[in-house]
Order: sequence, then C-alpha cells, then structure tokens
Amino acid sequence: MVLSSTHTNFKQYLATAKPKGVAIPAGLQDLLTAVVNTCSTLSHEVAQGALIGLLGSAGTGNVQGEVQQKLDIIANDLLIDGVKNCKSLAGLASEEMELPVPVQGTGDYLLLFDPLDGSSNIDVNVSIGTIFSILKKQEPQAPLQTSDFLLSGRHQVAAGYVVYGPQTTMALTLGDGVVMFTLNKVTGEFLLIKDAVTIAHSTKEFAINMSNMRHWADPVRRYVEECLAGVGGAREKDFNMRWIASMVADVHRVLSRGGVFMYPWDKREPNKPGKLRLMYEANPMSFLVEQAGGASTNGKDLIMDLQPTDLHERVSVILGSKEEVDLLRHYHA
Ligand code: AHM
Ligand code: MG
Repeated sequence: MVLSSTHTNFKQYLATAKPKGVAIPAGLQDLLTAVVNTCSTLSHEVAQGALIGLLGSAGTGNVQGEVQQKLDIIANDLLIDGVKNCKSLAGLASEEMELPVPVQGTGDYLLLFDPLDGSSNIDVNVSIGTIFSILKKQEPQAPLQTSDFLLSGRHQVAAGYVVYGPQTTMALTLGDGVVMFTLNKVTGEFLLIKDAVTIAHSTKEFAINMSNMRHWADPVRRYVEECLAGVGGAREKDFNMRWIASMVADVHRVLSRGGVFMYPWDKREPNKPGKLRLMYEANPMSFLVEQAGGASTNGKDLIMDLQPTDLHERVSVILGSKEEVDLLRHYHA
C-alpha cells in the first residue's frame, strides 16, 4: 500500500494558500484546524459504529422536533469541545441546539454546523457527513446575540463539508474556488487531492426524493417529468437518477461529476419553505457549488442572497449544474 506522503497536508495548505491573493488570517486558520481535527476524530467514531455502541436513537428530540440519533449528539458535543477554546471564535450555532453558544465572546468568527447530516443513514452504514459555515462577526467586541448569525450566505468567509464514506473527504471553499482533501486514516492528516474543483454546466443526472412527486409544485414536477421522458422528450436526452438521502453525499457527487440536487418545497407543509436548513445546510453548500461554477436557488432567488430571519429557518433547495438550475429557475418564473 502506498501512502500519499507527497500530497500537501491541511496545515501546509492553510499556511501557503492565498485566496484572492491574500494569506488566510491566523485566527481563521486556527478555527479551520480545530473543525478539521474534530472531523478527523468524528470519522474514527463513525467508523466504529456498533462496536462502541454508537448506533440507534438517543430517545431525544432536537429543536426542530426531529428524533436525535446517538451519533447526532456525540457529533454535536465533539464539535463544541473541539472549537470552544479557539480564541478567534466568538460563538457557534448548531442544527441540534435551539440557541447559539457564546465561546470566547470577543473573537472575530462565528461557526455554524450540521454536526451529522443524513441521520437516517447512520444505522444502515451509508455515507453521512458534517457541514460547516464560518461568518465574520460584524461587531467583534459586542456581546453575542442570535441576530449576529443572521447574515446572508454572501457573508460566509469559509464553508465546507466532510463526508464519512468509503473515504473521509472534505470539500472546502474560502471564497476563491473549491479544494478537496482526503483523510489519511493512518496518520490522521487531511491531504489535498483536488484543487480547482468544477461542476460541469451540463449534466444528465438529477437527485430528488421521487416518493414526494405527488406533493411537488408544478415547475419541479414539469422538470422531472421532462427528465424522465428521455431522448424522445423535450430535453432530448436520457437522464439518470440518484438519491442517497444524505445531502452531504449527494452534493459530493454533484461536485465530483456534476448533476442537480433538489429538495423543493412541497404541499404537505405549505407554510414551510422546505425541509433543509438555510444556515447549516443550504448556505454552506451553495457557497461551495457557486465557487465550483455551479448555481443554487430556492426556485426564485439565489440562496446566497437570502436574508435569514431565523437561525433555524428552512428553505427550498435546487443546486448543481448551471444549465439545469437556470432551467428550473425559468420554470419557476
Ligand atoms: P438531517 O440533517 O436531519 O440528516 O436531515 C437532512 C437530510 C438531508 O441530508 C437529505 O438530503 C434529506 O434530509 C433526506 O430527506 P428524505 O429522507 O426526505 O429523503
Ligand atoms: Mg442535515
């Protein structure tokens, strides 16, 4: 077995990368290092599963009223412990907790995360992941308030995910393209495997939970029906479908080989804009996708432009290859 000692490791990357021509601030390097080290630990825990009693429900609910798995709670606690002593961090917010947690109180950065995305896949040994987003606190000296987090996706200074699959792989953007690292499980280091990740504009692959078809709005139904019609239909090509039910794994596929991912509004809960969370899932994934040359919308607006009004707000999500996202926006117009 050849271990990739020639790859740039994450520490070297942080020390040498110059997104938009500027070195990464030391405080941001510290915070990213803390997040990434925690994900390395989490990858190890996830891989142990039943061997250390980590599978199954915790018997509790989160702020969204969803049943929590044991690993949801473990991941949340690990991430808080892993970053709480980081001096550049002012506070954090998690999909699993109702309120933000102040940390140092006077740091520059705010961290948001979905500690373990794709919870329904934990017990069946299918890829899951951690999604994170970093914002710059507008008034570093002022006491932390929930409203500090309510910034549009355009304010993100970094975002990424770590997918715990056959390999543990991270995608990261600092606002100047997307890079990917894979964890060397022997040394515990994340090693650079791809820079300048790009999403092809054109694709023949879509991802959506088809079991909800009868509940969708007309534009999404029309789009999917046209994909299903194949070469004889309006799109004049045969489409393939994939649905992993872990956003992090579905988006990883889109970043790796193109495609369009959708979790749209549906009429079962007409007053809810969608299932996925703007701050913990949609914004960081939209930042990555835009930085890789793709696009991301709620059907009408670009997700990155949405002004959040609630930490836990939900949003309809359509993201990936630009041609498909543009077509879906056109159908919604
Ligand atoms: P989670 O954060 O509680 O795991 O929920 C989000 C997940 C996404 O990862 C995925 O795209 C979606 O829920 C799957 O939903 P469904 O089971 O309706 O297909
Ligand atoms: Mg999630």
